[in-house]
Amino acid sequence: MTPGDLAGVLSAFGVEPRGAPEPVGGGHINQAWRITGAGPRSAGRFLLQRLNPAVFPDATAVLENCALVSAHLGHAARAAGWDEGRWRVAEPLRTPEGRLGVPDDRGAWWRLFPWLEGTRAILEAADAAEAHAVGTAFGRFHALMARYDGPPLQSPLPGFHDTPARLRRFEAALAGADPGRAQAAAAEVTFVLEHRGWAEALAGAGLPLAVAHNDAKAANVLLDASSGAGVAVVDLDTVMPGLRLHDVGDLLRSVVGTAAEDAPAGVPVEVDRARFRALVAGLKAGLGGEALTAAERELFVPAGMVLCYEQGIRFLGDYLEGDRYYRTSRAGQNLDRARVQLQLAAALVAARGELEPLVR
Ligand code: GN1
Ligand code: MG
Repeated sequence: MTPGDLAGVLSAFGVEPRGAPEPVGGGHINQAWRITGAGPRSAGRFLLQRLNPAVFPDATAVLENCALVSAHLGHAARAAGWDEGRWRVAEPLRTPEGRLGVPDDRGAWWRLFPWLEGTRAILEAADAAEAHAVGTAFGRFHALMARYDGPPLQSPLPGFHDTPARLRRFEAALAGADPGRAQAAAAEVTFVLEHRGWAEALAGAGLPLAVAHNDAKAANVLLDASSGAGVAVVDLDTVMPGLRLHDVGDLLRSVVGTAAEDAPAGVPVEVDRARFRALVAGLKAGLGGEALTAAERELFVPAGMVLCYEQGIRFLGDYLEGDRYYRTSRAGQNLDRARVQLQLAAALVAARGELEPLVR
């Protein structure tokens, strides 16, 4: 991406920028900037995003899903009488010709959102209060999406949480791995192969399909800057038919571990009980009348195990393939990321007996 791309895309959206674009970090895949607009037609601030074409080959599906889902999240919240202290949505903006995205000459698509003023992003849930806010926001998201009645959503990344398929791809990556990397990752590879059965825990459970977010993590929630409440769920790129438990599992993955996803090697990974309790309470409050079913409550903790295991094999597989998918800033980072995930999966299994009564 060049400054020329940025300027061209902003002008296609009719935005006249003031000052330099500010990079917005956090994601592993796409790139984003905060833009301050000038002039009568583009006052205010915006989030500009470039979709990674290697990860999202079907950008149209991503752009269209995002427009449908955010429009629904807006009017369903208004219909329920929710004010801005409870729910916020950034609906994607269109060009003057009505297009949701603008391509650059390298085949990447760009899109623009209004910046949600008065909110703040977090990378991880730092304490029980943030864990509660994250649970509440995703609970509200599911309560609203349960009433989705718009055109059918597309599946931009089919099989996204098909953990058994991800395990097969991991084994293919292992077979073709660079010997040095395979050697460095030997302990983690053994762990993955010894726990192959974990991949099946949700796949065979016969749970009903819902509209799931599929990247349900603390970093995809915005908090109200003054109250600290969880008021928005962002990053709608992977919203598509899936299981609510995929989101529950991802929430456990990102909220209850004592080590951050990008923690340096050696940080102990345990389940933080206070954050676990707060996440459960927040989810329950947010879901309201769309409470989890008995079958979902039964598989609540295993869902965390599955999603940590799945994320672990994705990071480890990417390490074995030479760090092609997840952006890295240092050598061995995807291997360290995999270790955190696999240790958290094991910690959830070990604590299951103690955690399950808190969910029932
Ligand atoms: C990726 O780029 P980001 O942070 O939104 C990934 C998720 C992973 C996540 C790990 C499309 O999301 O599946 O869970 O990293 N998104 C895609 O933090 O692969
Ligand atoms: Mg994402």
